[in-house]
Amino acid sequence: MTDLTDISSALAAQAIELPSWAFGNSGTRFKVFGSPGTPRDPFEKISDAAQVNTYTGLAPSVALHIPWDLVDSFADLRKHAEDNGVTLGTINSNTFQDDDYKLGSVTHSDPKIRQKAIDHHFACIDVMNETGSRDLKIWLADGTNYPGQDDIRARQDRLADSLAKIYARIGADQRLVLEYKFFEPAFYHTDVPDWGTSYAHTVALGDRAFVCLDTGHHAPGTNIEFIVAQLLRLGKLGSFDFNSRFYADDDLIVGAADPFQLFRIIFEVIRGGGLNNPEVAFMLDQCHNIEKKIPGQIRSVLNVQEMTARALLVDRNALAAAQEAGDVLGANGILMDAFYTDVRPALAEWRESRGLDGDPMTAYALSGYQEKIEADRVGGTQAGWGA
Ligand code: PSV
Ligand code: MN
Ligand code: MN
Repeated sequence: MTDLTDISSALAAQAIELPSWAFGNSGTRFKVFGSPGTPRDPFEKISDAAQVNTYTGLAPSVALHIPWDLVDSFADLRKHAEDNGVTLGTINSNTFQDDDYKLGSVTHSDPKIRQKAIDHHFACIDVMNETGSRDLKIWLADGTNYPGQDDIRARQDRLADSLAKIYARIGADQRLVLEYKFFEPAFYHTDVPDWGTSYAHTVALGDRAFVCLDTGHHAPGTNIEFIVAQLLRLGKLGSFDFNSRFYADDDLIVGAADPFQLFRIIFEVIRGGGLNNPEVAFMLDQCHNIEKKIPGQIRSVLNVQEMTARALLVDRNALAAAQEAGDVLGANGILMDAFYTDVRPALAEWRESRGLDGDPMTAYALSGYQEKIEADRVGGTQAGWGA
């Protein structure tokens, strides 16, 4: 069996944040399927997220989305999380579901609309102060659908100005993380389409502003691990939104579509000193449209753990020697040897040695929790990708 001794401490320190919205119902524009046991409020979302941590030991925090997760008392929500063994993590703002933002939010030409969007971020910072969250994550739906629709350069200036106002409110121990996406819901241009644009804005903001890399937000064929290497080199990789895609922003289970890509990304994270580095937050940004949500999240964090173990097993000394010698196939072979290593039996044993069940998927299935929530949570409104 594969020996994990040398990589055990790196594995033990791994932490992956779960998105509260993964536990609500979601779907496509064709249909949102309801599913039995779906949480009816943010408290139940946190309870479900805590199950993932109970069985994997990998997911100690939960990201919230405002206003989807608005509650009367964030102090109560925080206590509920802590009682369940998790903490509240990144706060995600939302300026994409209000009619006022049809033509933009923080980039809008109307100063009143811009101020409304800025005020929403101020409200998110207030929430962060109550939840103890470090990161404010901003993903903007801003953009245009038609050439000439708006002045794309003026929009950059307005974006910079709005972000500066938001950044000025961030506390000394807090960070602003700016996510990019090359398309959707705007299709001609988006205002933060790529890592370079996010980088330019976060550099202008200052040391507590970073780039968020969502793995689903690139054109097909993009070499994502190169972006990872570059952002780590520049000290600006703040967080990951992990998911996987076949076609677009599919938000499927990370590592499901292309485990090799996940391996290559994590290898560059390790190479760049980003693993177990508090500067880099690892989060899932996924939806479970047809599968059960808690097992979907368990499988997701296990996929990340498996590819992390494989990437940690790369013999980096041998790789460096082969690279130095210009041994093209030798170097490639060293990387592939680690990728092809089935670490699952060794990880099961490793988990058992740490007091966890070796097989978290089965342990959850046998726990009775799923049957209980399906029986208990009848009536009320199921939470969705939204409130
Ligand atoms: C939309 O593409 C999106 O998936 C972004 O990635 C955000 O992180 C997420 O929604 C939640 O707002
Ligand atoms: Mn995302
Ligand atoms: Mn997305």
